[in-house]
Amino acid sequence: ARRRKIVAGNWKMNKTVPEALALVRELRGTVAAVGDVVEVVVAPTFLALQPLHVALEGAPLQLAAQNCHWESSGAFTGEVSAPMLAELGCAYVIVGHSERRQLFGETDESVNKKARAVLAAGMKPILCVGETLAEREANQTLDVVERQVRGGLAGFEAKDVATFVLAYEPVWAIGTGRNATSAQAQEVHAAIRGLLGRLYDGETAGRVRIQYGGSVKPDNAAELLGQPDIDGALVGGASLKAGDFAAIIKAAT
Ligand code: G2H
Repeated sequence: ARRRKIVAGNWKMNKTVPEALALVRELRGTVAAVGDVVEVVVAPTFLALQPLHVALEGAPLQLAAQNCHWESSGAFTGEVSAPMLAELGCAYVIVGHSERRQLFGETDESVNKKARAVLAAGMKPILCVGETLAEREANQTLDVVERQVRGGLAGFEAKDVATFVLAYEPVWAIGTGRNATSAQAQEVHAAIRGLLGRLYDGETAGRVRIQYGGSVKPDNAAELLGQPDIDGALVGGASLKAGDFAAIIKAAT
């Protein structure tokens, strides 16, 4: 089966609610034009999810949260649960973004628990993996990515894994303006798909969509998205400008 491309904008800690509404308004035409060919997702801050959900009125733009807690409720000051996000109309939750791993102590184990909560709430995880520059230079890229994929997916059955979106984001390419070459990215994507085939089965490996993330821009998107195992992009900086994000969405068609 052909995998539908998925382009997601990870807005990180950017955009007030009015700014978020304005950005989505500017994207509506592009999203409608690509229709069934590309799935378009935006991940605003928690604060903007509800206003965007209302403003979208069923437009084919999916919402993602950038994080969640693994418990559904309780004494966890400052946290937001997966059922709360599902109720707001979120389709996806990003788990294990490298900024969360590096700055907020996220581990493969917490990522795995979060992914479980996301699925239990009826949403789909966007599970991020990727090596640091030191790890790449020590030739550990595939080992690190394999450990993160195995850890994040631990205990899941093939039918659950098939609903995941994986995002390969080399840490050295994030927000640095230095993207992986399409060959570097394709190599890791193919390795991840091979791993899924060994851990589960060929059909599951063929269904999981694997996004590339790390300084995706209008001028490198088409080449990255043209690789056989790159099924979309997780876009940070360039998703904050409607024109740039629209150009990346079009590059996926
Ligand atoms: C990687 C990416 C989005 P940027 O973090 O997740 O950000 O495109 O700014 O490198």
